[in-house]
Order: sequence, then structure tokens, then C-alpha cells
Amino acid sequence: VRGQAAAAKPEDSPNALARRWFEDAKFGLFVHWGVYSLLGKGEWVMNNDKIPIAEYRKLPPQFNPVKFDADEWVKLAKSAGMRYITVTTKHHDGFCMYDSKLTDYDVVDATPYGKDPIKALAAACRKHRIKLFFYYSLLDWHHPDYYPWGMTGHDTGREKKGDWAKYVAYYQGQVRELCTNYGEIGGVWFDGWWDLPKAAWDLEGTYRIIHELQPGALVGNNHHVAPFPGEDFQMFEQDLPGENSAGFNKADAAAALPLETCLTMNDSWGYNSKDDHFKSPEQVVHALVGAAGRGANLLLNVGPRPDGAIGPEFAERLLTVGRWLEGSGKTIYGSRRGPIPPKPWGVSTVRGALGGEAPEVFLHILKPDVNEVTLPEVLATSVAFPLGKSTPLKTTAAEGGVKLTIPADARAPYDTILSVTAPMPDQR
Ligand code: H57
Repeated sequence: VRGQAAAAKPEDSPNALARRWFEDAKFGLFVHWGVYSLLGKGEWVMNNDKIPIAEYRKLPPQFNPVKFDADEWVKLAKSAGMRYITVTTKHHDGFCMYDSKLTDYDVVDATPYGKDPIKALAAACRKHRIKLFFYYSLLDWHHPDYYPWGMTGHDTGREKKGDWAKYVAYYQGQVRELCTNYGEIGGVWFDGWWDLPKAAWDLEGTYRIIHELQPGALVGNNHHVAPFPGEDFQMFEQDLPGENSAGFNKADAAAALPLETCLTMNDSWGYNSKDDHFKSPEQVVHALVGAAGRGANLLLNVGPRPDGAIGPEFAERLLTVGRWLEGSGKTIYGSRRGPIPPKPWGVSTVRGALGGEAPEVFLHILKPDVNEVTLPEVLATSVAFPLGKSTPLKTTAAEGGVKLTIPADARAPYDTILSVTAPMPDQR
């Protein structure tokens, strides 16, 4: 009888649905934008250049992003094939890029701009049907009660005292604001936990606030350790899951949680006027495909200029990746990591494995000089095609399985994708 239905099954809960949406989404835009952008030296400039609070406070009066256009940001993300945006609401410098009632140190109260860009972004995201996540830094180099001192921000001229309970109430109040004032959000992305790993953050309480106020919102925390209860996805900074070139990504991927890798397009998060070390579209595609082949999303960062514009060096590359996704996105969106674990030649993704259809496995050949791949024996019964072509690939028995030969005319730019229609065993 309708209306008397038992409580929603866990797999139908808003949280479970959101997790599945997240795993399907695969590609998001990360945005680091704050008053630090004015200096063009990245978002850590306050710490790195030992800028005292009194000095840093001269930045907000100069912040007037007349070129900020939320619609433009969202349209760019959509054109790039991205399904969500994660934006900095407060970074380590403590300056709030949204209208907070709990401090005057925010974009509405302390800048000549006087408007709430997060409000505009939330509206644009709703209009263009793309989800919005809030980056929020637990670490705060400005708040007088951020005490005991963490590992960073020692040269900001702050007195070494404070009331920690007040800080926790402050930050949890801000989390409440972010979950209340901007409509439905995709989730909250925490950072800076590692500054005070032993602090009484009351993360459980924080996560409860989010899940109660926003049942469909996902919680992630960039703490670089194994996931805590209440977290919905696990993130890896500047590395694909299972890799640790950064040195701090030591946690294993938790099998039960959706995964996300965040990467910069150059070598900076916040705007850096001297950093022109941009990844090529091919490198970005390889990161996206590499993430998908490991079951992870790619959250790709841009650092808008202080005037609010996202520079052409970012935009051009994003549009190129978006064009690639128009043709190849069906092997990425809605996929899960495939049955072949990452190989020197590339990765595999799979679609349809969850819905009872015959799964379609995609082999992503990322190395231009690889002309054959050997797959497990069971493939002898299956047929592989280059994506979008109807001539099957030649297969020959080989040591350890079946060899697929990739003809030159099957090669595609960035990623030669082979579609394998027969089910394959889980090789992980
Ligand atoms: O927002 C971006 C990125 C997403 N996370 C922020 C960056 O500003 C921090 C960069 N992460 C590097 C990192 C990893 C572990 C701790 C720092 C000095 C002492 C402790 C920490 C640094 Fe380490």
C-alpha cells in the first residue's frame, strides 16, 4: 500500500543515490579563488611569504572581481564535459568567499565587491543542472581561536592563545551556513585536517550537520589517512589512487567508497602569474582515463584571476578535453574500473556491469607505440572492436592469453579505445 511502504532501502537513500551519481559523474571542476589570487603567488602565499594578518587584511579592500561571471564558469565546466564544480568557500587564509554571518572577514563585508559569488555560482549551477560542492578549510591562519597552533601559519603575527571550543563552534556554524543558504549542494570537501591531526575537530558532529541538513550531500576530507565514519568518498591529492608521487597519499583506496583524484592544470591551485607549466590536453585526458580505470573521478583545478576571469590557458585546454569527451565519454561516464587492472599500456573501464546488461569493457590504450595487448584466455570467445568501428580486431593465441593486434587505422588521438563485448572475469 502506498504511503505505508517500509523505510527506503539503504541503496535507495539520498546518500546512496548521490554516491552512485558521483561515481557516474567522473569529471569535475575544482576552483581555487580567494583574496590570495590578487598576489598571483598561489593560495599558500600568506604562509610562504610570512605575511602578518595585519598586512594580509589589506587584500580584501582591493578585491573587486568585476569580470566574475558565474554563468561563464559553469558554461566552461559544462563544455569541458564536467558534471560538478568544487569551489573554495574558505581556504587556509581564513577569508570567506561567501556571506558568513559569523565573521566580517568575508567577501560581502570586507571587499568593495560586496556581493556573494557563491550565491551567484549556486544559482548558475542550478540553472545549468550541474552540482556544486563546497571546499572548506578546517585549518584557519586568521581566526583568533584557531589554537593550539598547527604545523603551518606560524608567522602571521597571531598571539599564541585561543579558545579551541570557540573555533570548533565557529567552523561548524559556517558548515551549517553553507548547508542552509545555497539550496541543495553536491557535498562538502574538507581540507587542512592534517595541520592539527590530533585536534578535537568533532568531525562526527560536523558530518552529522551536513547529512541532516543535506541528505543528498557527500562528505569528503582531504586528510590523507584512511576514511573516517561519515565520509562518502575518498580523495587523493595530485595522485591517482594507489600512486603516491606526492609523498602524502599513503592511505589505501577504501574498497567501499567512491574515489576522487584532484589535480592542478599547471603546478598551482590558486592563481599563480608565473606558473605556465600547463598540462597538455593529452595529459589531462590521460589523467581522466587513468582515474576512471582506477574507479576514481578526476577533479581538475583552475585558478581564476583576481578579476574573476578563468584565463584562456585553462579554458582552451578544457574545451579540447570536452571535445574529446563528446566522442569518447561513453567509455568514461557511468563507468567503473574495468576487469583488467592498470597496465603499462593503459587501463580498462566497464559499463553496464551493474544493471544486468552484458557488460561492455573498454581497453584504453594510452601509449602510442603499443600495437598489441595480451588479455586473459577467456577473451578467446569474445570480440574486440576499435571504438565506433565494425571490423573486429585480429586475435591470436599467445603466451598467457589472447593477443589483440591494433591496426594503424584504429589508432585515435590521446587514447585508442577498444570495445570488448564479452563478459570478462574480475582480474583485480
Ligand atoms: O587546496 C590545495 C589542495 C587541494 N590542498 C591544499 C592546497 O592548498 C594543501 C596542499 N596539500 C599539501 C599537503 C599535504 C599534506 C600537508 C600539506 C606543512 C606541514 C604539514 C603540511 C604542510 Fe603537509
